[in-house]
Amino acid sequence: MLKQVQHDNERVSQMKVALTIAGSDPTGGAGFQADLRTFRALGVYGLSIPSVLTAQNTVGVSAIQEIPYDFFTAQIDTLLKDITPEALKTGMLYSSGIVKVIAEKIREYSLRNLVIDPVTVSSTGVLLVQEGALDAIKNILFPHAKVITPNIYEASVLTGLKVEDESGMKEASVRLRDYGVETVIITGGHMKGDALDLLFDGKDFYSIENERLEGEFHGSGCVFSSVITACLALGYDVKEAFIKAKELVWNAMKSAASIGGGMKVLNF
Ligand code: PXL
Repeated sequence: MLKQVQHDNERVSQMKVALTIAGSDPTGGAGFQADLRTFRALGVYGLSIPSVLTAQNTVGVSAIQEIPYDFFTAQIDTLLKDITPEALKTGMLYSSGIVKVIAEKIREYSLRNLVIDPVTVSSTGVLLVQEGALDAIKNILFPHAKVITPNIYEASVLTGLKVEDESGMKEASVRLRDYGVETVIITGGHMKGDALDLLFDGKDFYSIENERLEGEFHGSGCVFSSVITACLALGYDVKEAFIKAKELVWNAMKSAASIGGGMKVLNF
């Protein structure tokens, strides 16, 4: 009996842990629910702190309610005094105030392997950030980032460039890296032509291209950045994580499911 307990403890201590700080999406297609599912799919134990709640279905978002800052801070302190994740990601951050709390806590708890998905609008077209939040993410949070994963629309808003093709992606990734980011990955799923994603590590560009899949998909950005986060927790390097994320998301989009009357959710 005692032997069994010792064995179990050993197994638990080897388990890699990742944290998501993100919005709640009741459909589970996006938000921290999708992040947790992704961590699990990669064998990583998931922690989650909601930053904001949304009322939504596969058709759209009808209401947004941010978590009060003092309660948000209590969630972080209580969790991180006890557990240190190997990697973490941020998703929907509604206000500059919440961004400031996260930046402070990243310093306080010396958190490593931060992946930032600078969520801006929902796949159904609803604005998911208040004024000033994206500037705060760029100026306060980006300097802590190992990886950021904007799509071309977010890269455009963040840089003021019109990012529409590979050369635009390259220019935007160079500019975004100057905010203190280690690696920039811009996803081109919304581009015309084939779906090209681009990685820039400050030295070289790496791209992966896939055939475009027809249809509207919900949560692909959340799942993509969560695969990267889980892979960092597992000790992969960023380029390996990039390949894995592209592969998992593309396969899950290929078999996407209609669970409601609106957008399809990824199937994995
Ligand atoms: O896909 C972006 C996204 C992120 N986080 C939450 C969302 C959405 C899109 O709807 O609801 C909580």
